[in-house]
Amino acid sequence: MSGPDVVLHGHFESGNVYKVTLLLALTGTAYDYRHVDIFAGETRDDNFTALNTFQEVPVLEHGGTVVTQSDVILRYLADQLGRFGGKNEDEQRRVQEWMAWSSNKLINGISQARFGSRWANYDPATITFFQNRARAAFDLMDRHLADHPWLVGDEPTIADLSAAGYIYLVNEAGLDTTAWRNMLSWMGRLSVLPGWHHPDKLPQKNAIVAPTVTFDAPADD
Ligand SMILES: N[C@@H](CCC(=O)N[C@@H](CS)C(=O)NCC(=O)O)C(=O)O
Repeated sequence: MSGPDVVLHGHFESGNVYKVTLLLALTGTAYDYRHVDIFAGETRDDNFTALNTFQEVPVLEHGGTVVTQSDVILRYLADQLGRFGGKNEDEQRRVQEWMAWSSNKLINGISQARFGSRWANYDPATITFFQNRARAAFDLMDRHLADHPWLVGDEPTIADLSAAGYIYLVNEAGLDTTAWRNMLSWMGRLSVLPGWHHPDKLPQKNAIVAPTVTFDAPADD
């Protein structure tokens, strides 16, 4: 018996891995999940380094193709699946803009404040710097979401999934999103999409994950 042809290497504490599991779940895509113990240094060992020169999770394998960097993985999967990538070239460009921005400001802010408080014992001024970086990103997103249901277009895209990577983990970064009402509504819209799961549902060990959600195939042109 052969398993799924998608393999995802990840760790359950990683919001960057969560982005990818979310897209796989929302598209009902089965995958073989391989747990990488990042805290035991497994991303630095020779085998993993041969797979991913950046020594990070997530890594996606699909057939003979290896894809690294969460937002590149999201783009690869969206293109392969024909879903969540943006409806036309203009939307696809906007999606890439949002992903580049959120990686730098939103995700960097939340994930560093979280990492620095939960694991790395950053000094308080450094944590405050990253929390404020995240809050400034919340301001920007909230302004945009005041008159847009999703970051790009009228349907959720990988731009939303990418930005959502750490958004449900803000409390672990000493942040609170309640003041950003439009962003909260957007988080609510995301969390009722069929197949959505919270990041605390990531597998904690090797597993075959077989989401049951199915969507209609995109209409033929
Ligand atoms: N830019 C990368 C960031 C990936 C990343 O920071 N991965 C962390 C977990 S969230 C990791 O693997 N750290 C292990 C290490 O640095 O050894 C992406 O978007 O995929």
